[in-house]
Amino acid sequence: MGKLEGIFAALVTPFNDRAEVNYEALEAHVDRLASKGMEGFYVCGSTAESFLLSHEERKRILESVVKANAHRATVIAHCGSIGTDLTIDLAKHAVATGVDAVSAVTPFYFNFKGPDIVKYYCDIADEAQAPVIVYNIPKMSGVTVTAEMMTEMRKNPRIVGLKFTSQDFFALERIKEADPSLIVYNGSDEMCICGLTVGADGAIGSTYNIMGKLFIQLRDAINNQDVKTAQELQHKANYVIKQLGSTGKFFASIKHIISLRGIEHGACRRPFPLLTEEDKKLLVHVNDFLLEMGIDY
Ligand code: MN9
Repeated sequence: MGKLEGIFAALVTPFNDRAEVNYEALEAHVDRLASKGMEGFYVCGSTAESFLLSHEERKRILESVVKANAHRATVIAHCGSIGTDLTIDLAKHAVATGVDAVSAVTPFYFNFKGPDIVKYYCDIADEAQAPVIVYNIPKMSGVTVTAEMMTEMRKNPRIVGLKFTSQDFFALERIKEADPSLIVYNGSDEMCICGLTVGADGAIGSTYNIMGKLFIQLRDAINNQDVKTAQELQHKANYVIKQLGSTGKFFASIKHIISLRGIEHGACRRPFPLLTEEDKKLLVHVNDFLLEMGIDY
């Protein structure tokens, strides 16, 4: 099994002009990142527009990533869907494809309660027989995974990790402190320094598609107790994140920067809006800013 700790790019999904998945571009991007030293890939998560993809597309995307990665970086497949059986179908496919772990967002829309959510993860772990990473993203899902829910879930030895996409660092710190062997991933790139400082073992994020190297340096600085360097790196990253956010089209902006670096990634699927010419001009500046710092992946 690949090492689960580390900096993971939450991969974007490239599309062609007809809004079909561009598997060739995906494979080129994965190969490029893996050859440059990316530590892991989180496949078909929020950043990949996964709920705008069919299950068939999600399976083929994962197969492409595993093939292009060729056992270099660790691979986690996000299999989360609205219901247990749909998630387990994707998780079994992920296991057969050869991933290191599966992950799933909390089941959404129907307002499921704590015990239902705990059972959802235990069923995935038992039936797919894979290491499971719980995905907490309250801002998008409307559900918060609590320390109590984690304690319940951890009775199942296959539930090994938590992707924590929230800026409640008190909660992150309490969860990790109570359960040091739980692998916790920071999910808010703009506050990566906080998550890693209070105990996260790694980070999964969308901006690591274009500046993973910066965050690997930031993680190393924290491990070397060099707070000053870590702060400087986070400030630079946040300048970029602020610019990406200012377009109001975050994932499309990340894809455009990958396109500027030579691997055409296209737009996002509808109803996500298109970038304007003005957005694109700004992104040329953002890309130049990163490249001038030597951040080319
Ligand atoms: O996977 C990502 N979350 C979402 C985590 O996209 C909802 C983050 O990487 C954010 O995109 C990033 C910018 O806010 O922190």
